[in-house]
Amino acid sequence: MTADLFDQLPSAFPALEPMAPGATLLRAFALAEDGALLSVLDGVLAQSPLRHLVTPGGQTMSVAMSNCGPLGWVSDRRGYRYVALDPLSGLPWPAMPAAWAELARRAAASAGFDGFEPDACLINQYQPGARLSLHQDRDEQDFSAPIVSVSLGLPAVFLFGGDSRAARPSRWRLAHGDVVVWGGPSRLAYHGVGPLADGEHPLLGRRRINLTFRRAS
Ligand code: MD3
Ligand code: FE
Repeated sequence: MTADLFDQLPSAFPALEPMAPGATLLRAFALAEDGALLSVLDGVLAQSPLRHLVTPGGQTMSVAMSNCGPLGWVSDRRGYRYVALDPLSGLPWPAMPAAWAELARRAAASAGFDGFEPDACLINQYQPGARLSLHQDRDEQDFSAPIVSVSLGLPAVFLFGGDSRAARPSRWRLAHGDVVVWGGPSRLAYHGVGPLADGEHPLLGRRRINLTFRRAS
């Protein structure tokens, strides 16, 4: 009977929290499906393992990365780009799991971006101490599509820097199950992730996994 009362509320859960124009935090949006999301992770990573990419400047990234879907983001001494084949195997990236793509579409629609069809999913793994310095995501063809990010495992401090690298970033704690949709005026915002604090997550152990869904082409 409590269900009847809750059913009358128009989608009261999850809360939509505006972070900036075009950027929406959907706290715990993926929490109820965490097991389903993680059950396919190992299969994806068996085909295209996590690896530490090298930046064009020659630095090895502390975050380990892989991809799934038609296109995958890579970096090496020659630059950043999206490619259809995993350079490690020479084979296509693993298929994007249907449950992942559906979550990304649902989250985008909830934040006002109907019709989002990701063709790339970057998988980032943070172990304690790993970080991502302030950057823009501008290797995609079409900035009118949003980016959807799903946080799993240990919590992280997300740095949101606005439209210049010099602007002092605001800090947001992103926890297991949180989803953020970045579109419109926030699509080219500078952002990063502070060094991951050590801890133990019941499902993922000493790490954070972030899935970012993109329209690269
Ligand atoms: C804001 N990943 O993969 S997700 C990245 O937590 C990346 O692993 C971080 O930045 C992570 O490029 C942050 C949140 C995110 C992703 C893409 C964005 C925020 C964004 C693109 C534009 C603006
Ligand atoms: Fe990014």
